[in-house]
Amino acid sequence: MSPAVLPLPETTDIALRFAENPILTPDDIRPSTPGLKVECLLNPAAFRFDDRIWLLLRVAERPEQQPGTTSFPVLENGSIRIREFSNNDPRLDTSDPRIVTFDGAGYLTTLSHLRLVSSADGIHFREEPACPLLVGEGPHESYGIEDCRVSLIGSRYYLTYTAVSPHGVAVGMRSTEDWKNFTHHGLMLPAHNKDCALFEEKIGGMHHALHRPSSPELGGNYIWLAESPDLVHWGNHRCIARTRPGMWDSARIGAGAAPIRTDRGWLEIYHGATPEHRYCLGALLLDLDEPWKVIARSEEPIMEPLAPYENEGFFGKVVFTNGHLIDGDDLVMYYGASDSVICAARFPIRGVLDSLR
Ligand code: MAN
Repeated sequence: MSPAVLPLPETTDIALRFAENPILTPDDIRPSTPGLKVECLLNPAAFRFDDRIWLLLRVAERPEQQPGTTSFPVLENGSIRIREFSNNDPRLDTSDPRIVTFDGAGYLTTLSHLRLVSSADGIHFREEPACPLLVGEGPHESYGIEDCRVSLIGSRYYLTYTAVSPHGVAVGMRSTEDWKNFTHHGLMLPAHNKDCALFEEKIGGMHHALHRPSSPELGGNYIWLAESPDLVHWGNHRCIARTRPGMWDSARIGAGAAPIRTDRGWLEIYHGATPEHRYCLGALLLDLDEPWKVIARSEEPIMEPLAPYENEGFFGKVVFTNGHLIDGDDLVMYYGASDSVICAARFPIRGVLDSLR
């Protein structure tokens, strides 16, 4: 893989972006259903399986938009139904490209499912026709499934993803050993919660997970830690990191992929956003034995939207990650740019650790 260092302005960004970015765009992926268009590719999980590198992409679809109307798909009893509203209707609000509000009810402008692609070199990915599409199922996933994290625990891959429905945004869990047969574990955490990353090994005999509950009135969008004896029953929740007023992560924060074990602690790459929705990445260092203790944290982002494909797109000024591969000191991070395309960047783990305060 050949990383390219962009000529950057003054920044604390230490990401070595791939010269091939973006490595996947909506044109590379066929629509799941006739009549739908792949609008965006977002925020993939990443993992190794069968001697190949895999991404589990979030594929966001909707019908080709016609003048004068706003239309989007929802799932009803396992089928796709298209909802359509007139743009002249005063009850319609489309000011956020990701959300439609009609008469006080919220919808998403696109319906997301998860798609597997694989690669020998980590740059050139192809779809795997033998692998199933992972789509929303049941009443908690009728607006789709998004932003999956994949953690390998023993010989089983655990998928934790955002399950969206009129009930809210929650954390769904499925697992697999072969990427063909999946066990559905239902909702791991109820709404409102997302950004859930499982640790890949037990600490003190317990499984641990980072997650992000949020409350619009009191508290905020903070990173929490939970523990479980069996990956089913979760408790002992603790808030471990909060947003920081005036900083790059002032409005919301959320965990990326599974924490990385280092000799200095668990390294967690996380996203932080401002009230203006500029999404950057930073890191937390958690105590190896007591992971609710934050030892160090990024003062400034280790990555921020700088490249054109990170600043312009469906929803610009966004770098968002929930997938990476580790090889010694080398962290290859896959990320969604501008909620539109899939990109990759490399970080030296020592470099990230040294940047924390
Ligand atoms: C939320 C999620 C992500 C998305 C960002 C930026 O955190 O919906 O999927 O990438 O917003 O829009």
